Amino acid sequence: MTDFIDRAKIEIRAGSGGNGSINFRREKFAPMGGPDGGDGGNGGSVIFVADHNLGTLLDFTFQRIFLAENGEKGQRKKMSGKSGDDLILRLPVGSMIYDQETGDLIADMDADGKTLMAAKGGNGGWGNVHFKSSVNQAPRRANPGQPGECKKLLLELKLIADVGIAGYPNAGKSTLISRISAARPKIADYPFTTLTPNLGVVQWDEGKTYVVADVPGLIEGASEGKGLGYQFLRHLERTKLILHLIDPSAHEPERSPLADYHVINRELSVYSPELAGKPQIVVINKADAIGDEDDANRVARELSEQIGADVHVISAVTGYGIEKLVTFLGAKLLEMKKAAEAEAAATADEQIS
Ligand SMILES: Nc1nc2c(ncn2[C@@H]2O[C@H](COP(=O)(O)OP(=O)(O)O)[C@@H](O)[C@H]2O)c(=O)[nH]1
Ligand SMILES: [Mg+2]
Repeated sequence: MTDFIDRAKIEIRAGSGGNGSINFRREKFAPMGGPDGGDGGNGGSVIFVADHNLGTLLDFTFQRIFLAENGEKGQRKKMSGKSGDDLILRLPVGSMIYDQETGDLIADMDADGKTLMAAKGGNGGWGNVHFKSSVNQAPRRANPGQPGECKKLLLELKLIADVGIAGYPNAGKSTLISRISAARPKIADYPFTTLTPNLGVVQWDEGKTYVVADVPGLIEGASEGKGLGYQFLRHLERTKLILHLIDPSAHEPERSPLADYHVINRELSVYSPELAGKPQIVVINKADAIGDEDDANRVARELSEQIGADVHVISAVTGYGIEKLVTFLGAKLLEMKKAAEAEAAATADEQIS
């Protein structure tokens, strides 16, 4: 399993134009006819297209150099060479394309179907048919094809974490993320010192994925950590769900699943009212650490009655309840997405009528 990466450095090379041809007509009764060397074909260009079906830059980490086709050289009988095919590269919507050397932003691929001609193919050279003149009836001259443009690019995609995992330190957030992730993205731009936020891409159904991230520093980041955590929270502002992870095995006297639940929610609302307002899925972790499954389910039932919401039970270590939770979250996100789409469509209808 390879790492999921939200940045990729690539090189693109458009195709060169084909050379013009030097050729002379040869017919039975005209052994040295006029020039008829055709033009070289144009080189193919490299074109980016934003595609809302894609969610990652993973494809750009397997391959790093992308070449469009060269144009072919000119032919006899004034025929042009074949032009090289353009290379079409599909990117997730939201990808940013930077010049690797200058750091300049070249394009923000912010809409489905948006295209960018990022490297233009070279023109084909003229064949010798163009160089005939009154003084030179038999030009032995043709132009070479022009080279295609080459660029070194940095692609960046701001990941959208669909699910933010909140909980006490040691609740098992990191363990859960590593357990359910098909890939672990690196967070390049957040040089945390003590707090290391985690991201994971979860594959929950054929071809369907969602991104989970922990919400770091809720309790431990009283001073320095909070500022750092706050930067990362911006990254999480589009999170659709909060998974509230609770450790029922904590021994400190002031702690209990219910007390922890309230402490974390209070921290969350101070820290980010926006995140606190998101729908929450409450999950008891470490089912294996508090007796048998019945015991864990009893704790969950009790908490569920106290807070008036469903409570799931898992063990990130043994895997108990994990598959069910992964599917539940995926289905819930899909349901929310459909509801949002239906609402958007209804609003659009209203505006029309
Ligand atoms: N027994 C048990 N231990 C767990 C479980 N999940 C996590 N842990 C342990 O709890 C500790 C803290 O886990 P970690 O994932 O680092 O918590 P985080 O601080 O929320 O990221 C580690 O020692 C884990 O091995 C679980 O389901 N059962
Ligand atoms: Mg952790």
